[in-house]
Amino acid sequence: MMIPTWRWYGPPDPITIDEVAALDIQGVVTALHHLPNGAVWTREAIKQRKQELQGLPWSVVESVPVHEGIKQNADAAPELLANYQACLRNLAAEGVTTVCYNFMPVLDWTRTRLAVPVPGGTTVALYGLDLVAFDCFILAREHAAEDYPAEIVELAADHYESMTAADREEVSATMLKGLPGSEESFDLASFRDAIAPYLHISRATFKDNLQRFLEAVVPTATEEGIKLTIHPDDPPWPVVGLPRIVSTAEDIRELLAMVDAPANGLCLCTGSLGSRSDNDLPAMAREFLDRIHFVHLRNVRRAPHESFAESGHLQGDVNMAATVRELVRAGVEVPYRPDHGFTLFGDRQRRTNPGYSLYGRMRGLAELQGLQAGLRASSPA
Ligand code: DNO
Repeated sequence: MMIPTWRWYGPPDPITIDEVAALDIQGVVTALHHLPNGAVWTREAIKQRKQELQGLPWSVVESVPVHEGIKQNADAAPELLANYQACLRNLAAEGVTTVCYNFMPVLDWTRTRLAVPVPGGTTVALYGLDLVAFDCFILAREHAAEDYPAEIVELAADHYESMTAADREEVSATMLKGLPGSEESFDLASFRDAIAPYLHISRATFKDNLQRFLEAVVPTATEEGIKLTIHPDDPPWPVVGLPRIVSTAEDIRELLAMVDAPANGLCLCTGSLGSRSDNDLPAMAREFLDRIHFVHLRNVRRAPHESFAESGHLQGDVNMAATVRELVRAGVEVPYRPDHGFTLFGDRQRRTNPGYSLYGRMRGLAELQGLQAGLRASSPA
């Protein structure tokens, strides 16, 4: 059976651990967000977080972030890789053995707007034209317009003209300030500096850097009994010219083959991958089954111009029932979490991390647990 879990950001999370303990879950997904990227997580720091979980199992680390120096194969890469290996060893020594990470340059998950009203609750959304307007006219990245079809740039120019100063500010802040779980926050100037090194890193070189990372950490993970799970790109296409290489089934095939070992695994994030219409989620669940060590269940409604809005867990363009059926049928015992949720009822009165509400996510959890119970009851033993 899939193991229901809940993401908790540690003591600063507006949802308390007592509230988390009252949910119908069997484990917690958390990370040491207070430590700088690239630092070694000591056993003491890991122990401390375990204590803060008050007896709930720490099912998955999401994430041990991969430092930009590793992604860029900079001079400091060997030392940063050694630190990453040390983190894995210390986590294993403390009994924490599933580790999620991503390999997206500079930005982790990105949206252009938060809390756009949709039927059924408020949610987070990314609008393609907002993104193009940001890239071409706010960030004003050199040659940005060459990365989009001419008619999209024209539409984005009209869109930009129609935006108020407050709209422009909102889009910039949402893009740059760092959504929960992303460990970095920028202003326009520091963001330009952060993306500059990637101007000289081709997609192929960036893949080589991922391969180098995997070659360094998968053997350590294997030795220590750790399962690594890479989170796919969110959204699954290049953002402001930054290469993204974990976006499609073909990308995933390549990365799993880079180091062909069970420890080199995947976090199946249905919402991230599902933002592309050419990603067939049930087929991906089937194909990568043996290497899926963690699952994020989330849904999206796709719209033209690489736009999407997050939707109810059972209600978007990802065929959630067919995807979960693949996992239930195979009897996988992997942790999963309801990923993101609407902002419902009391969520609107309390501070919540965007996407990480209490009641909205609980609704998702309940729907997903119900879906699995129904699938188990109706599938032949
Ligand atoms: C967003 C999350 C991501 C994820 C990282 C994993 O809601 O799914 O921030 O945690 O990409 O490294």
